[in-house]
Amino acid sequence: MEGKVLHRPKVDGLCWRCSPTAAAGGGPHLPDMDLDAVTKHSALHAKPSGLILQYGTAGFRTKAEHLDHVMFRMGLLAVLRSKQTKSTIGVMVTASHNPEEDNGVKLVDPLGEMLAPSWEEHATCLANAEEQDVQRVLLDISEKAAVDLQQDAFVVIGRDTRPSSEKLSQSVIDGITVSGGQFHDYGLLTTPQLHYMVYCRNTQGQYGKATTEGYYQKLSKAFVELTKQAFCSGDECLLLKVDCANGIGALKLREMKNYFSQGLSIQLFNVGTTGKLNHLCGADFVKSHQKPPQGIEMKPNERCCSFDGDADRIIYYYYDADGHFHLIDGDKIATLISSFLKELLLEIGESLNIGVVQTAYANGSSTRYLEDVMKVPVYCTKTGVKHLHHKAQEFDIGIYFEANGHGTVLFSKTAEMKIKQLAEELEDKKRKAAKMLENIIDLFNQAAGDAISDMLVIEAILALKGLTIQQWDALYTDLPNRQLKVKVADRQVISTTDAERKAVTPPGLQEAIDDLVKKYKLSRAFVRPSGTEDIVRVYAEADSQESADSLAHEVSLAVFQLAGGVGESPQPGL
Ligand code: 16G
Ligand code: MG
Repeated sequence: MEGKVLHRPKVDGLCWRCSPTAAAGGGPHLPDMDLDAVTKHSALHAKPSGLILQYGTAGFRTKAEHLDHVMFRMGLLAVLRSKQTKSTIGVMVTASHNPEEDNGVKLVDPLGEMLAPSWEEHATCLANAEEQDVQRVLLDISEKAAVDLQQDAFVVIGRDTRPSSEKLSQSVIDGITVSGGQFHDYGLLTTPQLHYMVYCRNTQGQYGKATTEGYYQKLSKAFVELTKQAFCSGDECLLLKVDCANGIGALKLREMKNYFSQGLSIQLFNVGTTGKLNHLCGADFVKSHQKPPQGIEMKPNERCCSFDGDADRIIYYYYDADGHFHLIDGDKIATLISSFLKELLLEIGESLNIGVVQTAYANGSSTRYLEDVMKVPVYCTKTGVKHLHHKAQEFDIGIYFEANGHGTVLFSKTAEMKIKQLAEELEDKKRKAAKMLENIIDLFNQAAGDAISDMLVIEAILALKGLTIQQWDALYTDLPNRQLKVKVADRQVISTTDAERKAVTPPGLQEAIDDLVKKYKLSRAFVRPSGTEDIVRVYAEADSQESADSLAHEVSLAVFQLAGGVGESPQPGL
């Protein structure tokens, strides 16, 4: 394979890296790939021997010091994907809600979606290839995926605020440039902002301008328009406290604040000046510990929310007058949004089909409320944004949220055009409703779930409906639930079906769960191997917290016994 050049020889025998303009990213492009140069550079980003990583639910994620080779190789892969799709591809360097020492990377496909599953496999192969096999794997992928190597390649890059992110994104850039791709480095961005940029670039600006300024303008214009007729305008309605998880959300929200200063006053906490990223704060901490983050001052009945480390998740919460903490998760966000959209559709008299997409983690009360009270169809998919996003694309209006706060709303092209047309044709109240829908379409980030965009949608709905956070919370009462983790030798011995609600293997596990569930009222339980950690997750809900805790514990024991538990067996109360 030595010295092999894909398709075309090097022009004038010169590698483009020798060009004086190359360093700025705007060098002359060679649509082919100089494999010699790739090999040379790859050696500078050597893979630690024996390290095997998987492109998981949201890309690669592990300790930052193990990721240099993965970053370089994802630069190479992004170039191939860009050539194959003839589109701009995104690379985001982030590990979301993981601890600060970790990092990760994921690729963003042409319409701002997650990377296609067949390319996740290519990513895993390339990341795990031993040094001497990198060329062969690249050739293999090009062949399997019928990549036209003569095509130009363009990649955009974003990164979060982790100390390791800047250097790692340089390794991505090295991979892109050495394989003849061109790039634009956006530097610090939230994950959903990068998805937005990719979507804008591949729709020739139709979706919006591919700059942070363009993003701020598009969203704030829609927000300001939408809230012009807000019912609630008192100081107390306008104030929102935001825990930014000491991450990128703080920087971006601070920049954006000035664009909508009239309609909403936000106070930022955990902005990263003193605290550590995601440490005792952020959406993941609040949701999994069911308690407020550190570093935020909360008065009774004040509306607060938390972003995660890369600002693609949001969770709301408050203390009531008796000092009880109330969590408003992705399920309740989906319910608020669904009821608002349904009302607007009724108003304009248009029967566009709405679907709500959840996962097995959705609280049973939310599913019952959506189906029985609101009469909207609810669908369940496997965990992971890409599964929900994909399902939501089947509807005119597809609302998807994971309980953990990832989610957005997708509008089909037909729905969007219909609403635009009605906003022109209808009159009075109907026209107003159609205009609101038009602005809602612009306010949602339709490329990916987005904490900033979701926050503005929620704030607009609460203001328009004159709802307090307590009234929103009172839509339904969550069933008490508990999540636990179990360590097993190989979590892949657990396989599931029915959108992860039933275990297929190991034999006997599902029967054991069924028997346990029968012992409790309003109960439900399921287990699944985590896509992000080396553990099995257990979820249980029941009519009381005591029952949910006890059911979760009993299911954990069943997993430990039947699926090869390691270490100490699960103890009650943990
Ligand atoms: C990732 C997923 C999230 C999912 C979570 C499940 C994306 C962008 N993120 O964070 O959707 O809920 O993994 O983690 O897809 P688990 O498999 O460890 O339970
Ligand atoms: Mg995230």
